[in-house]
Amino acid sequence: MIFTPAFNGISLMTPPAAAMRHPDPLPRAEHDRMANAIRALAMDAVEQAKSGHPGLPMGAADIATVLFTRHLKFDPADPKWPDRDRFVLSAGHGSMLLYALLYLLGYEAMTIDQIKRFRQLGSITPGHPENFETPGIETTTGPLGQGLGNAVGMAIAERHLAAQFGAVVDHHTYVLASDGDLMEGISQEAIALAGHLKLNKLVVLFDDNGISIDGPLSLADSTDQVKRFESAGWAASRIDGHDPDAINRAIEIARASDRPTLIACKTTIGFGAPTKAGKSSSHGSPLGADEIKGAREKLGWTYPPFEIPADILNWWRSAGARSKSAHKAWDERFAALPIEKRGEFARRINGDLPPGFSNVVRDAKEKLAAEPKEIATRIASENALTVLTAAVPEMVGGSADLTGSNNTRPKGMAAMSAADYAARFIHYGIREHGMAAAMNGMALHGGVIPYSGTFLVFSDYCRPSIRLAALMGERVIHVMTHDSIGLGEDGPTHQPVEHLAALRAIPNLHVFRPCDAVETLECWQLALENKDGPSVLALTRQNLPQLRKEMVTRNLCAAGGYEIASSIAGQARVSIFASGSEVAIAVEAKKLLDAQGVLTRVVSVPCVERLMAQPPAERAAVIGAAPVKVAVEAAVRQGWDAIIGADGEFVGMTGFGASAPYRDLYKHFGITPENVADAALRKLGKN
Ligand SMILES: Cc1ncc(C[n+]2csc(CCOP(=O)(O)OP(=O)(O)O)c2C)c(N)n1
Ligand SMILES: [Mg+2]
Repeated sequence: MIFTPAFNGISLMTPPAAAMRHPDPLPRAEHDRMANAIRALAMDAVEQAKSGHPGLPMGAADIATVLFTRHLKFDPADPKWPDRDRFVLSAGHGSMLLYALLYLLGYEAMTIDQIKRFRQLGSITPGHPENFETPGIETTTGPLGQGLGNAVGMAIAERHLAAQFGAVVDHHTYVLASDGDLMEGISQEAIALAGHLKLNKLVVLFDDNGISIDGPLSLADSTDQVKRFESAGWAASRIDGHDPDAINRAIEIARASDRPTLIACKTTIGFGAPTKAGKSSSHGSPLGADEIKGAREKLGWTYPPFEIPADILNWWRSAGARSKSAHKAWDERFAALPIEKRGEFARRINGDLPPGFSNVVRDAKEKLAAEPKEIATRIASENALTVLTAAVPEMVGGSADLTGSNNTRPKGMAAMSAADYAARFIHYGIREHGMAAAMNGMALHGGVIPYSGTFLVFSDYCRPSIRLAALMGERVIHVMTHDSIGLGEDGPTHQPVEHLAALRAIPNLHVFRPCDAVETLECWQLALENKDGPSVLALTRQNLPQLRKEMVTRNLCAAGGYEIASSIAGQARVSIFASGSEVAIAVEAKKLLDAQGVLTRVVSVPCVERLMAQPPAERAAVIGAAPVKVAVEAAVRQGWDAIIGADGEFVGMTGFGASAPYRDLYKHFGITPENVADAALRKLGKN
């Protein structure tokens, strides 16, 4: 195989010929003018849009200028260069900081016209940074704390791939985080994990401006962030965030650290604004014409809106070309790899599954058909993972301290630690939110397919990150076991009832609830093959019979729903729809109805979203024309009306569960074959 180093279709370009070289370190006056270019673009764009956040870009401009002109390794001509440093603006409200940087540094797509169209429909300068809209943006941020969580995942992926591929993976992850990022609970999970794993190439620049929306931070917080990070195993220091030399020195020290580093940069929000600097009034609204005029005077910025003088733009463009030689050296290192390793690296970075993947699935399915098993779907998932993780080396598993319950660690998979980054299982600790955000970061980094585990009821603890994975279209796979009252004795605190509906409400998320070992394998295949979105696999604690005993090579779950038991003459009067553990109940109900001469079919619905996404005719064929439709799922009804209609019968939960052995609970809540059959008969007027 001949492999050219073009990732995601972006090939290498030559640096702009006119780029001027600039000295390192920059003379203070040059630094100030470069930083002021960011400030001017931010205040002018926010003013023009009549909305946005000028405070952060103006306050953090010095930090960004030092980082991007002296440290960050990146190439505007190849935004997806795999070995680039990652920069995450966790405080996404400061998006104009990023857009200004991308324009000044020479990212082709980021024109001055895009800056002028900040926050307008169809621009690549949306209100908060969206990685799927704008080349050069690593992750979608805005919900505070998420970016920091993503960055931890990126740093994990970097160490992991470096351990596997050597010198072609060697980069830093930098984060700019605000007070709000560090106040959100997710930040504690993220920094504790990063400290524990000694992710020394992770550097957090804290925009320590002491201001949030309501006013001074003292209204709501008294944390010593330096001590907090230190206690989590980080190196931490406090500096003047407007002193380029101090910023530079601190980053230099951070880059040589054996631990992750926090640099608390004392800054003034809205730096340069005559009356609003240092105040929350500069946080999130246009400064206004008078204030902008005053800021121009204070900063010595004499140019009209959106105009960057040629010398300053050239300094910036030359900073944008800084890493050309590093990129070239990387190309050479990459070309020197053995051809198989090169191909394997490119395959993983491009997110393609190994050739022969579908054969692996087929062989596993054949074994299941030959030896049917009555096992819980969480066990079926572990069995599937034994085969899949062997075939797909980029899968990195984990669990939030429920490894033995989630069954996400196949035998022989070593646990990752600071001493062994090549290992493929992560003990995330009891940190579901941090785990889900880190998984997003790993997927965004590329080269890794993260999957992990917790209980379905705790999907609530991961939800903000799952939502962002869906928005970004990232392949992360959440194994969520103990998926209903079927978990039994742990009781209603642990029994999800509304979670399936709540997860199904997230666009672009696939919620799989397989009914047996074969469907579990098929759902795993679909989750892995879906490059453009996250998946949840909702799995049982309790054993289930294997309903699919015949070998069918085709993935029947791909359509989201299919007839798993047909009516004898094909003229069913009743269709029963079910997912997961309730499919077996539906099949038993069908036997009861058939025995009474009521022809019944059963449709297994392992993925409602995939069924709803079928072309109308195909969806209608699966749903069928039987006059009576009944759905059964040990969860709330919400969402099922799309399949059974508002007048359909539903057998499931209407409130919270209870603590008891699971068979007693199914009886107690009436989720039984008899009740399903009765519901159908009632509807037919026979009962
Ligand atoms: C999870 C979450 N909650 C609330 C918000 C709304 N919000 C945006 S910025 C912000 C706080 C601003 O303070 P800080 O993070 O210090 O940013 P600065 O004003 O210093 O730029 C809030 C509450 C959000 N974006 N995300
Ligand atoms: Mg702040």
